[in-house]
Amino acid sequence: MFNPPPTASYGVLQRATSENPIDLAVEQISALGYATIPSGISTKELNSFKNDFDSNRAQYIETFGLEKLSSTDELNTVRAPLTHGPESFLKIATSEKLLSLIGKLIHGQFILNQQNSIINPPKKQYNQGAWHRDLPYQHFTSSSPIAINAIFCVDDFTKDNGATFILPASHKSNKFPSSEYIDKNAIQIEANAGDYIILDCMLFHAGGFNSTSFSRRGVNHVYTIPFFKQQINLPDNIDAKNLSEDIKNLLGFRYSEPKNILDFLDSRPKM
Ligand SMILES: O=C(O)CCC(=O)C(=O)O
Repeated sequence: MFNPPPTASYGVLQRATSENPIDLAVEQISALGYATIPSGISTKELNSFKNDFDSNRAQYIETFGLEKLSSTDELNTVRAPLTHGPESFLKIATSEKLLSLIGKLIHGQFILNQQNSIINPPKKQYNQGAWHRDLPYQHFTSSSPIAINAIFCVDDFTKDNGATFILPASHKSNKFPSSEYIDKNAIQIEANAGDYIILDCMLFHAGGFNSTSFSRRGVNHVYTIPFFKQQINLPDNIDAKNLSEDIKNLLGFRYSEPKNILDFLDSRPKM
C-alpha cells in the first residue's frame, strides 16, 4: 500500500518551488542528478524513428565495416547520426521541451557536444556497460551544471533489458565510490520508449546487463557550455542550408575556434 509522505513541515524558512513537470525535473536533477521526461513524440513517429535508427545503423556498419567497428569496440555505437541519418535525428536533438529544460540547468549558452546511437545488445557485454561520467576522467564538481546528457529511449528501458544504472547525487562527489557503496546505492532508471532520461553529465552511470532476447536502443546527447570541444565537429559535417540561426548556434556554428587572429577579430561584434 502506498504510504504518502507528510505534507506539513515546521522550522522551514526557505523552500524551492516547482510548479510544472519541467521545474520538478530541474529540481530533481539539481539534487539527485537525474530525471525522466516524456518527449511527447507520437506512437506513429516513434515507430518510424525505430526504422530510422535501424537503417541508419545498418548503413553505418556498411560504411565503416564490421571489422573496424568491432576492433575499436565501436560496434554498439553509431557516432553523430544527425550528420548522416534521417532528419528525425536532428529533431530529437532539438526538441523544444528538452532544450527549455537544459536552458534551466546550464546557465547561459550551451551547444550540442555529441549525439550517439547506443545499442545494448542481448546477453552480451557492451562499451557503455561500465561506470563512467559523460565528462570522463574528471573529478571536480561544479556549483551549477556545465554539461547535461539526454538519452532518448527508443525502446522501453526495463530492469530486464538493462535499463541505465545510476548512483544518485554522485555528480556532487569528486571520487568514484567504493564497490560496497555501489552495491548499496545504485538504482536503475526505468523509462518508457519516447522518454528522455536526463542526467547531470557528472553523474556516474552505466548500462545494465540485457538479459532479454532483443537489443535495447537509445540515443544519447551531451549538451555542454560552448568551451568544450565537440566529440566530432558538427558544423563541418552538416549541411546548414535549411537550418535556423538558433539551431546553427546549438550545433556549434558560432563556436568553432578562429583559425587565426584576423578570424578572431572579424568574429568580434563591432562597437
Ligand atoms: O546504455 C545505457 O543505458 C547507458 C548509455 C551511456 O552510458 C552513455 O551513452 O554514456
